[in-house]
Amino acid sequence: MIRRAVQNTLLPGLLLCACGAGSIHADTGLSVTDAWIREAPPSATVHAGYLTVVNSSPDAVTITGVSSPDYGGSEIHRSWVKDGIAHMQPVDSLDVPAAGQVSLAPGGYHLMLFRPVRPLHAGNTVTLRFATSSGDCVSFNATVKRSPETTQ
Ligand SMILES: [Cu+2]
Repeated sequence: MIRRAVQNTLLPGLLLCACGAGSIHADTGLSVTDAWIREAPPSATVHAGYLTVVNSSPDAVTITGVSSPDYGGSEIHRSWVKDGIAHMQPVDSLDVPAAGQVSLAPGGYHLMLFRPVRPLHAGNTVTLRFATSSGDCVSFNATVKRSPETTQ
């Protein structure tokens, strides 16, 4: 009898992460620093999040999705300006180079967090989770902050 191994066949765009809150696989090599979410008016249904992902492993790691119990939905977005007009779109994955890092910062990659399930104000903490293409999860906290910028 032949059984075919079908492990780790994550579908592209599958954003759910199966691990429980707080479970971190140390072997992903990923850590998240300076994670923050821009404080928005109470009526806002979309928030933006920023952070830096550091990969301390000798292998590139692909992030395939983000999730949070504090939001009804969440995506990784890329934004850019062309001909003076700002654009953004979801991305299916984000590659973090071996022994390198990727910054999600205003004007570039960011987290788009939809439908907050509770009021979020500056100083609050939100739990987020990255899923990787190897089936691991990286949990981290982000702090809600007022925007340091004067625009947007
Ligand atoms: Cu966006």
